[in-house]
Order: sequence, then structure tokens, then C-alpha cells
Amino acid sequence: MKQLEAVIFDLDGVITDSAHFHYLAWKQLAADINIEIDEAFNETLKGISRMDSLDLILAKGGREQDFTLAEKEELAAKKNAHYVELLEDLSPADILPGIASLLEAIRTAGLKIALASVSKNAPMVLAALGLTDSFDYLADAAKITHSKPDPEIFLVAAAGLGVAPENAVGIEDAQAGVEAIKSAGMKAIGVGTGLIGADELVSDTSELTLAIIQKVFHL
Ligand code: B16
Ligand code: MG
Repeated sequence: MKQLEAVIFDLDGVITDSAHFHYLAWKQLAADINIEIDEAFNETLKGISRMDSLDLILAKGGREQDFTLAEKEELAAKKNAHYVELLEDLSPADILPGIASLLEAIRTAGLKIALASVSKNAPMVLAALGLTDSFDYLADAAKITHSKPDPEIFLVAAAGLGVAPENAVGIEDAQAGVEAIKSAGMKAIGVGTGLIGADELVSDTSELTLAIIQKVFHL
């Protein structure tokens, strides 16, 4: 029987604003190899894995043939080191508005909570925010072969909770993420503007409530 059993969260842009740090780190890396990216281009990187993001940046600069695989791995590692450095001061104060109380309300209601982030840094980010124990399951980004908009990470998160995808609601701030949730057969709540295909949109995380999640599930 169809019954709401779980809520599956994206990380960057939903739990904390690490998307901004990804942007700063990619912008610097791109500048190092004479490619310029702006915030609008960065939108297309949200939910995209590290290597796929690098490929998109190289394609933007017309440099997709200029680096060997080993060189690309080096570039990706350099971006990641900078990203991790930018996260150094991350603390519970960086949890986006309303998220801590929402996680509590979901758990109190007896629902399960999972994280569907393709970031390999996700466990470290959650720990810095003091939120590790708020999640019942973290999908392992290292085992994912397709980043969003492929549904894989959301399906792995639901399976990890032992919940059928149709009994879960997903929350995302990126277009690729909303598409991933819908392809996984879940109801989707989008955070932000201009997201196409979400079952419900809120303008920011402070508007997310258990009541909205329940309403969306029964649409
Ligand atoms: P990392 P999400 C994604 O996380 C980010 O949106 C994306 O910008 C990033 O490139 C990707 O994780 C990989 O992250 O380099 O830390 O492994 O949106 O799925 O939470
Ligand atoms: Mg996101």
C-alpha cells in the first residue's frame, strides 16, 4: 500500500550552502587553466559528480582534448583540496534555516531519513554540521556510477532504508536533482526558483515543513 515512509534529502543547497564553496573551488581551478565560469554556468554543475563537472568545464573552454586522464585526475584532486579547505570552518551554524527542526519533526513522526548526495565529501560535511545522527542512511557516492539526473543515488538511498521509492519524498535544489527524484518514481519538492518538474516548489528551506511533505506525497 502507498504510504509515506521516508524523506530523502539532497545535501548541497538543501542541508547547507556548500554549493557556493563548490563554485568558488571550480572557479579558481577553471581560472588556473584559462577557463572562465560564472554562477549561471555553475547551476549546470549542481548534482553532477566531480569528474563529470570537470568535463563540462573543459568543454566550456574548448579544452576537452587537452588533458590526459591522469592530468584530469590531478585537476579534480586540486579542486577537491581547495573545496575541503573552504569547508574548514563549517559548523552547525551553517545548517540552512528550518532544516534542523524539520529533521526532528520527520523523525518524531516515525518516518525515515536518508541522504542522496553524489558528493564524496558528504559524510564529512554532515559530521561538521553535527547532523550525522539525524540520518538513518547515507547513500555512498563512491559506489554510484551515474550522477544526477540519473535516479541511481535516490534509488540507492531508498533501498538502503528498505523503503519502496514510491513511498518516499525527495527534496532537491537543482534541476538535475529534481529530474533524478522523478525518474526514481518519488514525489519531488524543489527548493528555489525555476525548477521544472517538481511536484511542489518552496522558495527557501525555511518554508519546508512536514505538512508540505505529507501534502506532496498525497498529490
Ligand atoms: P564531491 P549533491 C554534488 O552534491 C554537488 O552538487 C556537485 O556540485 C559536486 O560536484 C558533487 O556533489 C560531487 O562532490 O566533489 O564533493 O565528491 O548535490 O549530490 O549533494
Ligand atoms: Mg543540491
